[in-house]
Amino acid sequence: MDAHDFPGVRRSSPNPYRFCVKRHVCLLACTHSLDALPETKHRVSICAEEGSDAKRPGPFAACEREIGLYACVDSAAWVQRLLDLGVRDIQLRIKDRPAGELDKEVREAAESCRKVQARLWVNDYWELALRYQTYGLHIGQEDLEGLLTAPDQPLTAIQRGGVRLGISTHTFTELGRAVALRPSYISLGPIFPTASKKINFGPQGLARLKQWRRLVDVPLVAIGGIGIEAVPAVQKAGADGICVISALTKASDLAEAVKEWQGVCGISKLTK
Ligand code: TZP
Ligand code: MG
Repeated sequence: MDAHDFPGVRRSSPNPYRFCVKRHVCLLACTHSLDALPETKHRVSICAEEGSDAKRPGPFAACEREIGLYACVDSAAWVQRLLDLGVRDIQLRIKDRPAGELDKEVREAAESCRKVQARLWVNDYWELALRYQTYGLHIGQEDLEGLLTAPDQPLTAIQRGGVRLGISTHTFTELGRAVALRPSYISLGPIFPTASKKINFGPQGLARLKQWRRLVDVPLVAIGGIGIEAVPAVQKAGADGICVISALTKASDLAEAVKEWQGVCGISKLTK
């Protein structure tokens, strides 16, 4: 089977993103074994390149590869607490709050981070990320679908606004779609079982992380159920960033936990 034989895939496909996804699925279907990774990697890049005649917003602004500790919290107060302890990469992931509160939370967190040149990644709320010019925006696959099909082309605004983009992935199809957008980073999770988020996918494990590492060139973030003892293995498997919620938010001594995590991750500290 050749990539071009895939039914319904034509360059004139009305949705360039869907085109890439279909093509990627097709290309993977051509792979006899997922262990044929060099070839698969080549095919993933072909997938990204093949859609390049279509209008696509990437590449997004680059972020440093050495992310290290990447904390994920749900309020501006938590962001400040982490900044005070020298955490540099922080995701503000707020769920179920009224719009007025959201705006205030993102504005405050963005101001706090700007003061110390920390990097704030806002989960989901792309308008707020743009309005407050945060370092980055992180989106999951459900939100990506909405952004790709929105008539006002929010992803183009994000890219032109210089806001970096991180995208969650769980499957090869999602990875193909993410790669095609040339984001600032790609995340994979949950690596291990986690109680912090209800997810429709089982733990991906370290083997999967290694596979992702060989398939993508952008920084790779690992998330989900990662305890401090697992960090060396997760890094060895190829993660540039280790994103954690409960390891910090449920720590009995936050200052001590941050110190330990920064020590183990080896990087990702505020320098002033
Ligand atoms: N996305 C995938 S797993 C996860 C998110 C937001 C939760 C990670 O939390 P924890 O407590 O570090 O397992
Ligand atoms: Mg989301």
